[in-house]
Amino acid sequence: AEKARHHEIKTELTRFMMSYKFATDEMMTKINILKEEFASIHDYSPIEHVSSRIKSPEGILNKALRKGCPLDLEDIRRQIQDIAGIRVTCSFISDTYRVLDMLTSQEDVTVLEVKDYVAAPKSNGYKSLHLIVAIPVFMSDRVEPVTVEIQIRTVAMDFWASLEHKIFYKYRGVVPANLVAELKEAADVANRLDIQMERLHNQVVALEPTVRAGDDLLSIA
Ligand code: 0O2
Repeated sequence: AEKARHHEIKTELTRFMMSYKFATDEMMTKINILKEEFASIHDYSPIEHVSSRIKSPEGILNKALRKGCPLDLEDIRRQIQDIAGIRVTCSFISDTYRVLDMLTSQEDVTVLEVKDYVAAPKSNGYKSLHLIVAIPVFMSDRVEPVTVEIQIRTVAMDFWASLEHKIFYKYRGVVPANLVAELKEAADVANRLDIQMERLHNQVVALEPTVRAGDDLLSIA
């Protein structure tokens, strides 16, 4: 009986992890369609780069313990919403909202939460749009709504967040005050860069008919 129980748990666990892989694949396909379709129609894609990761069983366990979540698959499914994670890096700030709209308006995507850290950055300077969605995954004997966390940010926001994660990971909450201030300053620099690039982009877009008429793009800049 114990052997049978073992087998049952293993099968459940495998299906649990697989459902997140399928949900990730599904969302990645949606995002890649937007990316390719846009690039071929408009000669420009608001999406620069997409990546995904699935939390390891160890990572899930640690987060469950940290959050005081019961070690039960259904509770974990409900309470831990970033087991499947996708990061979309966009060219410009306006593109982050555009991608958010394009994803949230799809019929089979249920929006569970949107956190706008672009309009309201975290106190350390962190910016990104966080979107938590549920997407139906069709398996042999059931349809499971599976949660995926999608982070949408510009290249500059991503640059800042990646390095901040690397530099401050070891401090885990006790970052010295002078470093906090410098970090915030770096986020402001990244933000200014985003604003300036967006302005430049808008100027080029406004000039586009002239460019198409045969002007050299470099001589306009
Ligand atoms: P990792 O290693 O990237 O997976 P939660 O902890 O998710 O239950 P919370 O705090 O409300 O709840 O989540 P939030 O604010 O949506 O942030 C979740 C994720 O956003 C983090 O996941 C990071 O990936 C990213 N993030 C949030 N704040 C920061 C920040 O200040 N700096 C950086 N570099 N990334 C941030 P994890 O699981 O913490 O980390």
